[in-house]
Amino acid sequence: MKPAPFDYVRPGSLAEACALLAGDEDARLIAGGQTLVPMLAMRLARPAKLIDILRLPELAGIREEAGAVIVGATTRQAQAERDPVIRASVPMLARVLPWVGHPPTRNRGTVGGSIANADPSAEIPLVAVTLGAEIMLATTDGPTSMPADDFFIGPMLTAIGQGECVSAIRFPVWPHKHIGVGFFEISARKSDFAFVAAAAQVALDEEGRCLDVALGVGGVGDRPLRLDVSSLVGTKLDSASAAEAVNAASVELDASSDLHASAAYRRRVSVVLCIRALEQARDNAAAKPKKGAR
Ligand SMILES: Cc1cc2nc3c(=O)[nH]c(=O)nc-3n(C[C@@H](O)[C@H](O)[C@H](O)COP(=O)(O)OP(=O)(O)OC[C@H]3O[C@@H](n4cnc5c(N)ncnc54)[C@H](O)[C@@H]3O)c2cc1C
Repeated sequence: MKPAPFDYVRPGSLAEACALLAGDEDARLIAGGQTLVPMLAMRLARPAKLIDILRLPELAGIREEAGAVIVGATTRQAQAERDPVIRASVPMLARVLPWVGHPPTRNRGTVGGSIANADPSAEIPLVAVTLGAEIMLATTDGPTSMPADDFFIGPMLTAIGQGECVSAIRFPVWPHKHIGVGFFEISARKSDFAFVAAAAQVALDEEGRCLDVALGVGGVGDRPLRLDVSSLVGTKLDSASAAEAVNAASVELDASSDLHASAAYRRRVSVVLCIRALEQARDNAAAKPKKGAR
């Protein structure tokens, strides 16, 4: 099928993009086009106007500042995957990026586009929620931001308002020396969307005791969820305590059924993957000190 007719605009600034968006309910932003273009082709989306933000300099680039890594919204997923700052300072994002689609989709798809698209199975939103990232927004009234936890409100549904654009994602950098990441996902084929995904990040002290821990699951409910396993802080994070913490935390999980998997399957598998992700993160943290750690 071919898309329904639309106008195409390439604004010269972010302020212009927001003004165009605010002034036209039928307008839609386009970044990498990896989700939107197939939707246009199938006529699942029929915007009257496409506002192309891909080349806006304000949205590009990756920088580290004040205990965080700021990833510009139009940063290509493939660029983020190769970036040394992300590898050193946001290891969970580096770990999951190879699981986002396929090399050709990552060459075009953007980090901000994945966040704005808010697929409950998508890996980048999972990292944002698990690490407590901040979603930075450009609006007609200037910049603002909100925690990832408040940004994702349902399947393909975010708290973004009319005339607003995701400008960047602010990922916190953990200040510890021994940090490890664990990630597992179950999907029909490698790099397809996950039925269930679990991501964990663990910081250990010199004696192998847990200093900090973050655990999240994706694909299980209508948005990615961070699970509270803070009871593991101060422990050696052995397998029995990991299982106990995950079982207690997973009571909060509201699993959903679809044609791919039942809620019962998702719930059971998410518990197993969460335990494995925590164990893998612990083992990785114990194995090597973080490069360039403060
Ligand atoms: C074959 C295939 C497999 C895939 N597999 C996976 C997978 O396993 N995991 C995964 O996570 N993703 C997967 N994807 C989707 C991923 O590739 C997309 O990159 C991502 O979902 C959207 O990013 P984009 O930059 O292409 O956004 P676009 O397609 O350009 O836009 C997507 C939506 O976000 C909005 N938008 C874009 N940028 C902004 C912004 N800065 N502010 C506000 N709104 C914005 C658009 O208006 C649109 O509604 C797959 C895609 C394909 C085609």
